Amino acid sequence: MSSSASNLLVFAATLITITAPSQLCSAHPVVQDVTSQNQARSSSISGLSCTSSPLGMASGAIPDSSLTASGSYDSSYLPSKARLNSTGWWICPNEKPEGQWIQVDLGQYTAITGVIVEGHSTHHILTFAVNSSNTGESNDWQKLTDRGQTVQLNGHNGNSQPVNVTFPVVLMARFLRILPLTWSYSTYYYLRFEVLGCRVTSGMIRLVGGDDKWSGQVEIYRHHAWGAVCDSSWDMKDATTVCHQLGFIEALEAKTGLSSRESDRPIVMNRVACTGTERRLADCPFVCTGSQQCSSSTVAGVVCKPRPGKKYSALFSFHDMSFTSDFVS
Ligand SMILES: [Ca+2]
Repeated sequence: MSSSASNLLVFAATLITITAPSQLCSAHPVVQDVTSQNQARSSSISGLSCTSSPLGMASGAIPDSSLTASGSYDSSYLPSKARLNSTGWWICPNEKPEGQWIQVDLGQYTAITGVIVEGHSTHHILTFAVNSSNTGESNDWQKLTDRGQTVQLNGHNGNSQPVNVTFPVVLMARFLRILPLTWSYSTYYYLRFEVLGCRVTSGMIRLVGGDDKWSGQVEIYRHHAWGAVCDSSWDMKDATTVCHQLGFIEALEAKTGLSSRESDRPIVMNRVACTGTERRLADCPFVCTGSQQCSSSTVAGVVCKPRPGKKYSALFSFHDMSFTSDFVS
């Protein structure tokens, strides 16, 4: 066989084995994210490619049936009235302000970055905590913590205007619960709010397990689960696309030979072949590990270069989003 014919065969074989970017290995078995695993990982998540925006309290995209509370003042002040920018309020049961909560079911696994809370000028929440859950079951709620400490958030700024609260840690959950801790008036308080974050969709990426906010193993979300990337043929061009997708300036290092932090993480991309100009890692050619296994179980990572002067959240960074919260480190 002539060398040109041989090259043609190699080319044809490559066309067959390289997956169309949008497919993302649909035939490959996936491991569902469950709350305990998410929580275990959340302390080391350092990047996620999403832009935070209102999730539907004010717009009505979150239906009334998704809003529940531990109790209400009366039938005029139900949790479904707690929508920011509306004329209604949720009011806690009279003379029982302690231990109350209001919760929202976002309908799917969601990255939750914060809330906007508003209270009545004289009857408002001063501080609150938040819990999250993937199932909403009573034994499946996790407190929002930062470096091991329960986070207490400030719900009032002294002028009755809505307060934009950015969480120090991005929560990955379906359910969010707001738990008032202190309030301005002794027997009850008013509240309306919005939830901020982004829907987690196929092709999103994040960095996990890094030493700082701009490095770590690369994980990509597809079919309702996070998967790792095989390190074979992982190079600076691949790392460049990853860092750009996460909103960083450029890649400083393409890391290989990393041991997957989670034995249950499927490796879903192999032989990634980015040019460095793609908008998303998912747009790069690659081989599904289902059709061709990694030669080893080691996975790919990156070290990105942060933007000078830009503050990144304690554990997460977001594309096109600047942080001005007190919690920014
Ligand atoms: Ca490559």
